[in-house]
Amino acid sequence: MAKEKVLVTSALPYANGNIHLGHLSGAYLPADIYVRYKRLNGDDILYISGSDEHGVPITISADKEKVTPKEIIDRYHNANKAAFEKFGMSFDVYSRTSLPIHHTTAQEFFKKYYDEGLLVEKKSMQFYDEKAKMFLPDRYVEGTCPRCGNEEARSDECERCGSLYDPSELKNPKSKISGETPVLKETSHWYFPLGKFQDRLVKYVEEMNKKFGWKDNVLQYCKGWFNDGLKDRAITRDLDWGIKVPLDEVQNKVLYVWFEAVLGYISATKELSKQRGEPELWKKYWQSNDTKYVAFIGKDNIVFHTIIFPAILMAWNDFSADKYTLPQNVPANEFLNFEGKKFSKSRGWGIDVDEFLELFPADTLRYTLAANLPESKDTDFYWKEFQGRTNGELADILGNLVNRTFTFAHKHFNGEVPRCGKLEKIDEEMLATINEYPKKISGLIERYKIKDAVFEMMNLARAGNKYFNDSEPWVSVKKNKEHCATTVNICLNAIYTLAEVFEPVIPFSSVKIFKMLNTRPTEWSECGSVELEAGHKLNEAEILFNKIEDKVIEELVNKIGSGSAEVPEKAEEITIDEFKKVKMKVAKIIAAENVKKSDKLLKLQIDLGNEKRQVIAGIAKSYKPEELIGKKVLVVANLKPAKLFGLESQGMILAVDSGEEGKVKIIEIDESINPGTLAK
Ligand code: B3M
Ligand code: ZN
Repeated sequence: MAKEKVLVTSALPYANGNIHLGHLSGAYLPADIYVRYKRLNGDDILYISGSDEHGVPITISADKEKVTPKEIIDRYHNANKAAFEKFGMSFDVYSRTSLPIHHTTAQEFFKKYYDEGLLVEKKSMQFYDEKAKMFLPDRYVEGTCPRCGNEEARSDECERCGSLYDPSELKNPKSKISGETPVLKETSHWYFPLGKFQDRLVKYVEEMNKKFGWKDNVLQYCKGWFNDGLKDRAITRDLDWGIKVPLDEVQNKVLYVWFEAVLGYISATKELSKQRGEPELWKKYWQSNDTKYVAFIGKDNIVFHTIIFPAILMAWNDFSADKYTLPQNVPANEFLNFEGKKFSKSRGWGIDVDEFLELFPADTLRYTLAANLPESKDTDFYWKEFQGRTNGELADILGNLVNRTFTFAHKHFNGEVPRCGKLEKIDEEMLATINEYPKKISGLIERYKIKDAVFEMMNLARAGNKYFNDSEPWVSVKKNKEHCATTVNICLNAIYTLAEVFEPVIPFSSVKIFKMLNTRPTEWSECGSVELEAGHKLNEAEILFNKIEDKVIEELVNKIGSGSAEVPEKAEEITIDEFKKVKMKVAKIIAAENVKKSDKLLKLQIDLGNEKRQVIAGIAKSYKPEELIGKKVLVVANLKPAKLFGLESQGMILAVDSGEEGKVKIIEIDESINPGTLAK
């Protein structure tokens, strides 16, 4: 196959927290596997990533910890860079968006659009904190929802009832910075006219898909955006942490983080060019029409990479002779969950890469994640599965084949590759298998079917073990040494091929196997057909994978959700008398119906023994009305009545999070208990 010039990027993670396994499965491991394979294939590769160091996520973290944004980004940039290295990520550069080279690159884009008259200036009303003297981004304002009374609603949306409203409707708005009531004040921003690019973007996505086969999840997502119609998007913000808007008359405004972060891929490549002493190198990739650009991301970043970034580049290309390359493919992954639930730092649910690699070698994690990538749907990391794949696949299949073959070669053939003798059918078939797998695997990786490729890698090792068993070298070594030599020769060649095809997934182990074989990888196209020569000296065997004991995994399973990642929030203590004030009683649900215009609320009639009441409960997403009738539940009976959607609610039904996003499970009480019984 002709060699390609390939530019690969992985999303720039915010430098405000540690990288966890979910990040790896989304945008990093699949990209690294792709890149490592392409390098073995002899393609010309540049692999770019780095930290995203601006935006509200960074300033919120800084406020929370009462340190400067600079402290946050330095801490997490360094930590994440180190964790990625330990995990074996093979970036050509891991840059950061706080570098001057990035600021000037992003400003250059803004300035070009501004000078060409592309941007539209518009006025709008936004919350302003007079004490802190700043405009407040959405996440900095809290107030009471005008619809449901939730006291923790955001400036323009309520997470509890899901409604969206104008910031002027929010009741009792409070600034999260000063605690003061903010005022609405007029501000102006520059908008990128995304709508103007809609037709060209639709064509672009269609064409790329036709030529290069985009993933279905990505296409569906784009269609949704196109159907809604693309709208102008503000590309400036009233903040001081970020990249200054490059206009003399403008103060206290920065570029919107998503506008500049995607340009970070370009500035990171410039940074790499500088490091390599070839300042023009980046142009060879970014500004050339024979570059294949592939952007690896997680599903939450799709619109930015398939619509906004291409539009930003199209706009530049309209005004300039030096034209940028647009993404040829954006193989976005879905999410990886942890033991059935979303990763959550604050709930201590999940594990950071760094922590993980303190416990187990990187390759065991790389293999487990790669074998279970969320390519078409969300998947889960389970400790038990991790143990199963490490012990049952890496150790028992791959490790075993390597170990038994080397033991044989050292014991009976003087630590050398024995000569391959006359081939029997079984040998011919195994040689054909060795020859066929690298092609099968590369075909899958080229189409971003990494998970399937990993499955085939292990299948080759399975085939090797089966061949070893069926050939019975422990018998032939006594009866037919020539055929025993053939078996061991072919097994060593299978291992030679395995070391190479597995390199993208388990690079550290692959290095070990090559060292044991005393050789190096060939170019991928030859892998499976070049053979180790008879008489070639082998090195001593090493253990590749240690099995993980049950008790180690049990301990980890027991720790799940115990907040190992963070100290659990300490709830305020109350006295027993205070607790006794809450009257929790058993109630029987006697009628239930949906509340009109709400997809969250149900209207319930309950029997509390000596009285009947109406309760409005936010459980419509979890139960159908008819499922509830007859159930006995726990109700807080002395809660002050409240109005929800104009309906009076006289009590509250107790429920717990079900673990499924947005869903709860009511606490059910045994059938034998009478309504009205007090819980204590
Ligand atoms: N930093 C979002 C994230 O970390 C964002 C990606 C930027 S890619 C240019 O998920
Ligand atoms: Zn609400």
